Amino acid sequence: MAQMNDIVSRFAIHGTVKDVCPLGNGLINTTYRVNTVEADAPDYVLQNVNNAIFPDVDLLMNNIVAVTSHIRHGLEVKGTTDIDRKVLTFIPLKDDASKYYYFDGEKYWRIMVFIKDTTTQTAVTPETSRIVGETFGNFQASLADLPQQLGETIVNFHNIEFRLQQLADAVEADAVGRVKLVHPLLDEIQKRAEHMCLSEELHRQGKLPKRICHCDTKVDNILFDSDGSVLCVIDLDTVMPSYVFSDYGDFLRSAANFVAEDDPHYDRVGFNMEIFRAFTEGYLKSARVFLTPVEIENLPYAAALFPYMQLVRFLMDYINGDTYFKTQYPEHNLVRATNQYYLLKSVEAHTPEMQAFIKEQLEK
Ligand code: GN1
Ligand code: MG
Repeated sequence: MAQMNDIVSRFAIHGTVKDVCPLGNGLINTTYRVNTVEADAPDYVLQNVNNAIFPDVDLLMNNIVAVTSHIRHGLEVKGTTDIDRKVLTFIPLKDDASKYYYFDGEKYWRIMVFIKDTTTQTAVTPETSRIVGETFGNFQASLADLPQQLGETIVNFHNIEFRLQQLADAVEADAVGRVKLVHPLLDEIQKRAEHMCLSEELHRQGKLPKRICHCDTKVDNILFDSDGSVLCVIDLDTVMPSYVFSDYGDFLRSAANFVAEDDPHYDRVGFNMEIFRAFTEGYLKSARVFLTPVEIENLPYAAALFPYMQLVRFLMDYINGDTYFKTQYPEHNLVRATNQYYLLKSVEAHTPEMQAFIKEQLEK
């Protein structure tokens, strides 16, 4: 507690700290709530940033402050009310107003204002999927005119060529002798490799831009007001330049699978078109104003790219001996990889239907 108070005291917060207690159950960062004594001072959220996953906290916080300041400015220009509930507010250090994190010699800390009386939702339904689509489309739209260049908080995070190279390296090293167990999956990956690298190819040809994306598009990364309306997008650590496919494809990968990504009942794995339609409708509603024809045309490709990329990442981790994703049993990463392979097959089977639906939406 004394140590926490010392950390909090480095930041230019209002009010006097009453107590600091654990908040939420995030898997990556550790989070605390800081309650203040005064009724007119806000409470705060204190977070310890996971430096093992995010090696460059300085770059990460520069990104976040650029993004939240820009969204705030946009809301001010529009004359929006209650702005402090509609964008996250990070607090600078007391003795350096340009710095938004504190390094205590071991850990990196940051503080933001706690937004009261909010709810989050975890259930994926067509209704929430439509809202997520529209909200993340709005999020991308609101950052389309961000003047600063942002850095990649995880370099090459969604670069499929890079992921395939990592997989090839893992196979080459065969650190724990598992390669002999995974030849069929490696073949399936290889068959699709050229097509799946389309995003990088289009980018090299100057036909596919990088935009500021969230890169962790999930329903539980949105704060809702007590009346159910959307307040803001949270969990901004992976906000970085990427293809819009990241936000579109990664949501569908996790939300439109009929089962969890590690479900070993492969016959139950499949792509839920109802979720696809709702999410796509919401996304196009807010994003079609800035999306290019190439981006729109390749949304079904994005829906396939993310199960494919996750298949590659899970399989690579299995081959490496489970060094990245937390596992509960020895075959866990192999089960996840196989699950993603079946999801990919289902997405592929639905591609013509997806294309027809998107075409229909654009004609509306
Ligand atoms: C990780 O921790 P979580 O679930 O938000 C991973 C994502 C993967 C996901 C697969 C930084 O995200 O890229 O899609 O696991 N995040 C990172 O479950 O690697
Ligand atoms: Mg996350």
